[in-house]
Amino acid sequence: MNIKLLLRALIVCCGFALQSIQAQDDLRLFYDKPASVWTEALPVGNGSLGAMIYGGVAYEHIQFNEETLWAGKPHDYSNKGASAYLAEIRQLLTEGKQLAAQNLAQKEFMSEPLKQVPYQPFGDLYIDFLEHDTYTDYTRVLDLENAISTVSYKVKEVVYTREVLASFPDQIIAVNLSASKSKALNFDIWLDAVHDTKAVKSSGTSQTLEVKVKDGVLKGVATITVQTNGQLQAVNRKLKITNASKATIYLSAATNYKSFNDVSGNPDQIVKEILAKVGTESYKKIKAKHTKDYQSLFHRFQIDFGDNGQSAVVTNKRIYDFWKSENDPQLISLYVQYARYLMIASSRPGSKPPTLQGIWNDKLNPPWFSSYTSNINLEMNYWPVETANLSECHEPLFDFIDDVSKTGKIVAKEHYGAEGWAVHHNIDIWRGAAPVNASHHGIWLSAGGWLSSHIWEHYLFTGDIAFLKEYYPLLRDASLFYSQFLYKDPNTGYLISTPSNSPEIGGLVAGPTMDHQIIRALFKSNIEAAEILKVDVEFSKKLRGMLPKIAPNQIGKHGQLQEWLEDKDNPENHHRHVSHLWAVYPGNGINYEETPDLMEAAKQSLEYRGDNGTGWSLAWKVNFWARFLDGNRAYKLLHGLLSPAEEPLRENKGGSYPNLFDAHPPFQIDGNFGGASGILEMLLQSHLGKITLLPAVPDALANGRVSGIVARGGFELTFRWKNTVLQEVEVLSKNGGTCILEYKNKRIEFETKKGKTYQFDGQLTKK
Ligand code: FUC
Repeated sequence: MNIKLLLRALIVCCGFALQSIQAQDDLRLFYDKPASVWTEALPVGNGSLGAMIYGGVAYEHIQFNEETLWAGKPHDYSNKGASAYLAEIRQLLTEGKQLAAQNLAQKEFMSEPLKQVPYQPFGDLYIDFLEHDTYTDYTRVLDLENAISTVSYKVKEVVYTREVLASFPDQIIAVNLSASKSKALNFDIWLDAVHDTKAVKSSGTSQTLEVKVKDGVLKGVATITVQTNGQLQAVNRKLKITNASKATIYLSAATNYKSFNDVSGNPDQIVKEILAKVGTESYKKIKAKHTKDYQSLFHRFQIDFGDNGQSAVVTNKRIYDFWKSENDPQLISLYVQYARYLMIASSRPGSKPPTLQGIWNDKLNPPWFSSYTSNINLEMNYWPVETANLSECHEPLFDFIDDVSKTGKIVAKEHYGAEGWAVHHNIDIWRGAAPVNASHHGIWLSAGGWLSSHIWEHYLFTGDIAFLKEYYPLLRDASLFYSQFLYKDPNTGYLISTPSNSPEIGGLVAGPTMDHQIIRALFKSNIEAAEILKVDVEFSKKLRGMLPKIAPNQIGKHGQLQEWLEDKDNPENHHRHVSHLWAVYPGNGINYEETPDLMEAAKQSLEYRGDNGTGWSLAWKVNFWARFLDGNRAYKLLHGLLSPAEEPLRENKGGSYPNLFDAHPPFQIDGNFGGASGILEMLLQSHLGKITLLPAVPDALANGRVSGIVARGGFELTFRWKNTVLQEVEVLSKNGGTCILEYKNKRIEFETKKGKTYQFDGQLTKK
């Protein structure tokens, strides 16, 4: 162990000032070879623009995306008049005629057209370094501390360095190249794309790529400009830079997409304006602005489990080593910080939310259209955002909900004859809200409620009343829909959700447990929000009246929490979705304090599902086991999630790629976010009106420190533990109010003042 690592180990084990926030130079992914495939390349992003950097030596490839380039066109996917068939579909389900119900629904109830459209790659920037075939001292790094990806190597005693960053303040991707010897930097650059319809034009110091998507109305414009101390000429289809020692390439890209129902944007003008602005500034200044902006978010939170030396091992090997040894505490903290990095890179105020692949996609036909799947994946992307102190990165989801509440209003009316808004399991850039693909899984009704829970959660974490006031109408209109949609089941007398599906198991059914959990949670939050805002007294009364009539959670014959209204769960079913445990996580309706029997039944259900799964399924199970207060079991699932996805000897294929992207497989970013959330749930939980410290800390993370972790109620905590035992804790109250802290069997309750910090020892005694 080197001196630095020894010091870090001492700091974690023996105590340190709780306040200190220092840069951590081990927060990096690094490699000794260029990437040979996309899942080895390294991502950068500024919320709207994303790029994957391969880091080749003779030949660099930077594949880039802009979040609004999708196939298709503004389009209302609703099926006009579908509601005429609702009663019959329900009746068939009530009579147990599932197949007939599915067939009728497939014919008369699905979206028009049946399929949505895919997110598209934008283009590729290539750099050809003349005569760089033989080289030494190669490193390729993604530095999470600064959000910069670096490549460096030596050719004939000259050191070449390449930095790539995606700047939010300047809305560009910058590629900075330098050589340690004057005039040693000689290269060609050009843009290209995988689209059939494309054009590339060079003019003076810049080059512009125009692309048009195959099936749709969107076109994209990307321009590169170059600042250099060498010579720059446009030669054939390339820009040629010679006799330089430094050069910076700026890339800007935009489309004509303005909103889900407006494509009148002018990408040429947007790109021109952005590049005109950066053209007047130095790379040094642009980099400084980028770092300041990024660190204003990234530095709010730190996490440290110690380091056993593995942080010095190249990341691809490290993932293999972890699979074998299960022991690499710094990899776990790196995973959390990587998720935070990816969040800052793919979800910034004004941007769109991350899709299934964030903003990183290189395929014209990406898996599942690289879209927004709302029966787990989209919401999972936002699970760590509040706790990991990135609250404003949640904003794109609220804009998204605003959009789907508009398209969903049409769907509520046309498909259900109801007011309010309804949305199903998949949503594209045109905010398609109608049921897609196939009736046996496309008709699933909980998305409106689940998405709305993010509005309520954001309020619980921030206490931001102005926000609640602004977004309450969306939450209320989601409730309004369910209040009209719920159906009195002739068989049980309960109010149930029908037709629907327990994602994506068991086909079209009446009354899946998940829907009822979500609707109950929505109604409760609606009632509370209305009380806070002093509005909708009558509506709240109505919801209160409906709550006890909604079908309850039930315990079945195998001791399981029933996934359906009927006791028909198959304990041998190891399906990746575990939807009926929604009330355990991310919901809170099932918990040890109020519903211990249901909690045991839910745990039994999770046991039956087993410990395998796709990336996101493993991540969800980490969160579940943390809520079941079993840190070691949670760690077991986490171990699966951080194991090499492509290792043939592993039985389970869910895991991580060499660039630490989550593998479903294929790549889906949800597991990165869900895994990070699970790690934080092991350390702190705040879903029951109090803050529980170290509820499920695993033995493998016995020593550690976290700072800037956020709890509901507007509390920001810093605490440290040793041999799994709490040592000290500090609470910053951002809004004032009562704070309840709990650790093992100790509980304290105290009043706080806004902006004040409170310190306690490991016994929760005030210092
Ligand atoms: C849901 C999941 C799949 C996949 C897809 C994008 O349909 O069941 O596993 O994650 O979304």
